[in-house]
Amino acid sequence: MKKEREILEELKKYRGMDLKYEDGRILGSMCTKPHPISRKILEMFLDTNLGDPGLFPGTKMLEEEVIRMIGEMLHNRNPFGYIISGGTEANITAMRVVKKIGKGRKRDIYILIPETAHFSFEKAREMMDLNYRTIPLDKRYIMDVKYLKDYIEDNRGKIDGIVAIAGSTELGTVDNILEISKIAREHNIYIHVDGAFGGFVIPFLEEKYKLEGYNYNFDFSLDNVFSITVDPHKMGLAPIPAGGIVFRDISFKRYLDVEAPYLTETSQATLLGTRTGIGVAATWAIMKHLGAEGYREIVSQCMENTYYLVKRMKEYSFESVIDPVLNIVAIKDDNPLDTSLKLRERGWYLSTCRCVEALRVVVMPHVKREHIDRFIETLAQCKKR
Ligand code: 0PR
Repeated sequence: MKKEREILEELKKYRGMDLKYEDGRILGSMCTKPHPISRKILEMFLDTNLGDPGLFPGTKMLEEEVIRMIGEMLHNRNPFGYIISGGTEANITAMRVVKKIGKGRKRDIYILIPETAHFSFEKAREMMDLNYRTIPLDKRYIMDVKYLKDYIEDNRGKIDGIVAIAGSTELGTVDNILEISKIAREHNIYIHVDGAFGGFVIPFLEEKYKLEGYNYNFDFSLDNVFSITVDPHKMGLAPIPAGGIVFRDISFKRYLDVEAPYLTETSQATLLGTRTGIGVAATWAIMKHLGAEGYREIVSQCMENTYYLVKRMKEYSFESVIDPVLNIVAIKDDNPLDTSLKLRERGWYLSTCRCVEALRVVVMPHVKREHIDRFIETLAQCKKR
């Protein structure tokens, strides 16, 4: 039997192999160092299980309050939802609802998704036999609304859902959900918004950071937006796992419920059964502690650093694919895979885009100016500039 001290020593060795956010070399992640308040909460809520909420009524109340707070942030006074394992589970949950509603129509399910959709939708498609039609992007790399409109008109009555993105994984773009909402209302189509990343950014984005002529509306104030993915464990600063799925109201619960006769509640709506309350409590604490003002400051700092990165790039003639919409920068590169490998050899971790030849930097709160300076110099060396 090993002693606790020995075990901890050994674990420390493994943990020491991991990268650290505070070193500023993680440039491709949508996660960050959780807010320090999370530490105490981890211990306090260690053994909570929201899979059986009757045993943990206090933690369940916290979840309901978090959903109310997120709902308020998204202009919804009457939300229904859960804090779950992440954006993947949230998107799969929304697709379960779209499928259930569509099944009443007794034909195959058709969902329109943009080229920028996260790969979690592919998992949903595989599991649920959904049919997707991919909508191409316009020159701003957002869903081509004209194409979408024509497609829907040519396929009247055959479309069950539209997925729109508020903060795309690769470029941070926001689909024109205002226009999409008008089309969806006319044709009575369900919209699911993937705001996994943008959900905790856009509500706190000051006007001065908004691009002219760009539509940032994405929430429940728009007709036919019936569900939104919004992840506290990304820009919400919560520890993993803390994803969020929010529906317009409780009427959507019936599409998710399965019977669970031997639990303290007789039905269960979430995909996962046993699930921790840690993310719920941490999100509650961080949202209460930071408030809108705190998040606004964090988002502003990330945007300032985003602009700083673009400015430093220009000094070496590196170009960004688009003017940054949120705190993500895509750096044009003729061989992004090769460049990212070279950067990795030098200790910098970032990813590449799929929809365009570019490297991608997510300017999370752990990315500071000094890191940006060192990164740009390394990139310039790699590209011999
Ligand atoms: N929707 C969007 C728009 C996303 O960007 C992501 C993840 C998801 C859904 C899925 O969320 P979960 O990963 O929470 O299930 N986006 C990041 C990505 O795929 C996730 C990530 C985070 C990747 C940290 C790397 C990393 O170090 O790039």
